[in-house]
Amino acid sequence: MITKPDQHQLSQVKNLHEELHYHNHRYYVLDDPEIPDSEYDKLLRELQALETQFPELLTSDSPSQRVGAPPLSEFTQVTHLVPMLSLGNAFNETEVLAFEKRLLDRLTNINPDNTITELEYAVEPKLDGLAVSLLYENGILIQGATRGDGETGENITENVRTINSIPLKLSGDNIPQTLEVRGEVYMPKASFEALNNKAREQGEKTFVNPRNAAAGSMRQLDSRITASRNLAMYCYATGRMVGADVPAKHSDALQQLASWGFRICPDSKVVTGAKGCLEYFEEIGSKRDDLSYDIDGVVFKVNSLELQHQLGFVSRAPRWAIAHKFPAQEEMTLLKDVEFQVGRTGALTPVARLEPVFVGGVTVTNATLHNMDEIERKDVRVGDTVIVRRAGDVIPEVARIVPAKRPDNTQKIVMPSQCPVCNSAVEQIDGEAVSRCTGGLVCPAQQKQAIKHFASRKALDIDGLGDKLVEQLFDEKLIENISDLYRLKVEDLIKLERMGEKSAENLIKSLELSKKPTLARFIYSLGIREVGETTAKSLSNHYLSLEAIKEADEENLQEVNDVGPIVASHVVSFFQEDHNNQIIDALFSTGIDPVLPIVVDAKELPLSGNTYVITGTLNKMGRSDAKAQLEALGAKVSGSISKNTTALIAGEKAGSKLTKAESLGVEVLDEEALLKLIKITASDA
Ligand code: D41
Repeated sequence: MITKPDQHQLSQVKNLHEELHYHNHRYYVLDDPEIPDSEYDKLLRELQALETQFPELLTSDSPSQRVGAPPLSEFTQVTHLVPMLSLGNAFNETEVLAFEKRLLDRLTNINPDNTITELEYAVEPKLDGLAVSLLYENGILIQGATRGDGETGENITENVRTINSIPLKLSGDNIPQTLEVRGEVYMPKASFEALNNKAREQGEKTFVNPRNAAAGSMRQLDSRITASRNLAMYCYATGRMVGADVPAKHSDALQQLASWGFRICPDSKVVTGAKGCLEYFEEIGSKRDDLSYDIDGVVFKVNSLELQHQLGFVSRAPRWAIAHKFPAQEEMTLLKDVEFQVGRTGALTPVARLEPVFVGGVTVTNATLHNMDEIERKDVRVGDTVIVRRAGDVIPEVARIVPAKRPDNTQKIVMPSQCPVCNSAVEQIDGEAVSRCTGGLVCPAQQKQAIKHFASRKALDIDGLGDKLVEQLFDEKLIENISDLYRLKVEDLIKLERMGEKSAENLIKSLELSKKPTLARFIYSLGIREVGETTAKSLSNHYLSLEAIKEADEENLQEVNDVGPIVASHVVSFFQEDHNNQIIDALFSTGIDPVLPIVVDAKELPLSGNTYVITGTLNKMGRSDAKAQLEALGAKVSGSISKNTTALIAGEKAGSKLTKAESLGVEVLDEEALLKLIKITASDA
């Protein structure tokens, strides 16, 4: 029997759309989720159930439409309403200064009375991804396209829909009838690493860099594959826009895009003059490794849209914008030899010894070849000319070889049958890509790596105890294991080469300071196989003491979040090893005392259970300050008003939210009242 949805079901679908759009935006665009993932999934399943029951309710902007569609046989071509321009490049300071001079000269040519001597620029990181154009009609996403030749590109609508930070439907005020939005689709560095690690584990082909991974993911005819890749988008321009106010500045246009629900790059800003641009280039350059996304430079854009218009463009590139590129991160060099390095868990990693080459600002002499499968796949041999790639602070890698440059006398790379450090047998377990030294605790290489790991930043973070110093201390037989570190004395240290008294004292101080790590850090620092930072945290939160973890059996361990049979068995075997327990006891006897972070129960804070919405201009504190203070007192701060809102905090020039609050009978507080609220409740807490 065919049934039609009743009034209640219709409004249920409408509400679920609104709620899911709202929470999707909080999570993927604002990076500030309000509800746990499980709650989001529950809402999504509710919607999917209704859509299954009443297929006529399924619309293209439904939040359920992000999982991918059946594969296409080919991509169709689409024509951009406004062409996508290209960008000129500058590679050094001189070229940036010349860019600004061209602009000022041209403005004077256009208008001899021109008095502008200094220009304002909107400056942005230049993301290394795939340029795309999105088309919205009446606020609904109807098309996504690649840049192509700038005039026409490929229709990748189904793929674009799977990207969570792209709104399927616009929110906010003054939504244009027609809107083309341009931006860069990219794969965050962490997602790229995870994707490649998985591919490596499964013996599949890896991507050379995040750019290729993003482009490859968008070129899938099967959008379900795209949906499985963690892609994101930052928007940086509009194409055609009909039916909305055109702002005066590029920086305002970005804010306008953000108000409609698009994600814009938080590292963009406004600067003055070529000097400001060059300072920004330096600033972003020094942050480059810490950014969550890959960039190949920065972009400078004249901020005034009126001036942009006057300046115009030449052969599809705007005169008013330029990309200032970083030096290349891929270079060609000679592979002289391959050695095998033994890691903390005994894994033997092939390391390329290279003819020194300058890549992305540093000289590289060693690069990883990952494992034998990768060597096979890339067909690397000693004597080959190779492309070395360095991305951020990760270890440089041999990305590929240059087949045309292969000489006759190359040598095949073979895994040694004995550990190069301790001579123990090397074994390869079936189905695993890695080979391991079986020497375990007697292998000096593994012992050293364990100490380096213990001291590293995410473990006990011992300042001044870098890899080189660990090597030195170990080779001089001052330490054999991690507990020996805490028996070191200034007198021992100053005997070392290149160690002054001051550094020695500082190291002893940092060791002393490292004695109260959180339990999670301590567990991580032990270097149990397969126990990374996240798992260490889960173990710490679940068991609350090292004793309890030691006592847990494999079955019990698997009750912990993201602990499976493999991790559980590694944890159990670690604590079955007498040697490990002796070292832990020795650590405790030197005064190491892992602590549990103090957990304040959110339910016990004075404003718990209250939800506020902030609107308008607050003069005494910014909106983000107000939000932070309310949240610190246990309140939720939401972006939209409902009958469940405790109160609206309305600053000056409050708009539609104030009207809505009044119509719903929600209490309204001004800034004075907010300050009082914070003051009173804070003194209670
Ligand atoms: O991040 C980028 N890759 C980026 C690319 C950016 N931040 N801004 C850009 N702005 C433009 C203009 C000035 C033409 C609107 C661009 C690009 N274009 C661009 N990307 C690929 C070709 C051109």
